[in-house]
Amino acid sequence: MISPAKMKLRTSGTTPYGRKVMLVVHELKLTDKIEIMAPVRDNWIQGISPENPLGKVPTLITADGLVLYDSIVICEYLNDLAKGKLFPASGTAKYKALRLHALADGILEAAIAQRIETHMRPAHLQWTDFLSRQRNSVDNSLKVTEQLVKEFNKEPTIGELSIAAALGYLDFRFPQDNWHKSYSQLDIWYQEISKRPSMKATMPKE
Ligand SMILES: N[C@@H](CCC(=O)N[C@@H](CS)C(=O)NCC(=O)O)C(=O)O
Repeated sequence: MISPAKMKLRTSGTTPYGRKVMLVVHELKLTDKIEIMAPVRDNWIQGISPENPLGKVPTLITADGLVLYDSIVICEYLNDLAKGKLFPASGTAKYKALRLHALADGILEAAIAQRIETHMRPAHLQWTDFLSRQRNSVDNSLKVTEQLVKEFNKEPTIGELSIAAALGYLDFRFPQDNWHKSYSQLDIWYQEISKRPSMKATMPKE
């Protein structure tokens, strides 16, 4: 018997956006329907995902050959495919989940901008105000997330999974900042969600 074509996901072990997608893959029990492809690192200027005009990971190629990006679109596609419950259908629940998703992605955008500024840009070109602006975004967003924890869903939606991926990235790339110390409610929640098999199976790695 010919087995059905698998989806292909171009991602890496370090991208937090890719981890968010992989959290969704695990939560929806889609692991055996997806083949993972490594980033292509031929040329810095062209990026690392040739199928994606933005050159970024994650990129999904569906079983029908449709190329999907970015992570938000991929997560929603996978949820629809699996008839999952990670995206509440309507009302306040829907917008709270989408807002949390946006907050998590915003934390990542600001954290990654800091990393590019400090690890890739030549020291004499670094812009300290830009760095402070990004730090401010992360700090303010973590403060808000600490307030929101009390209304987090027990069964995670895309919102909670995205926050988990963002916090995991901060641990991975900014361990010295130790957000756990400043945000105790978030820390308690994170210890709990980290017990899920999806979180254990997707720990960031170089
Ligand atoms: N908004 C995008 C962000 C993706 C993104 O920034 N990916 C980074 C890795 S974390 C990337 O591929 N960078 C390589 C590059 O830009 O060359 C998403 O949600 O998928």
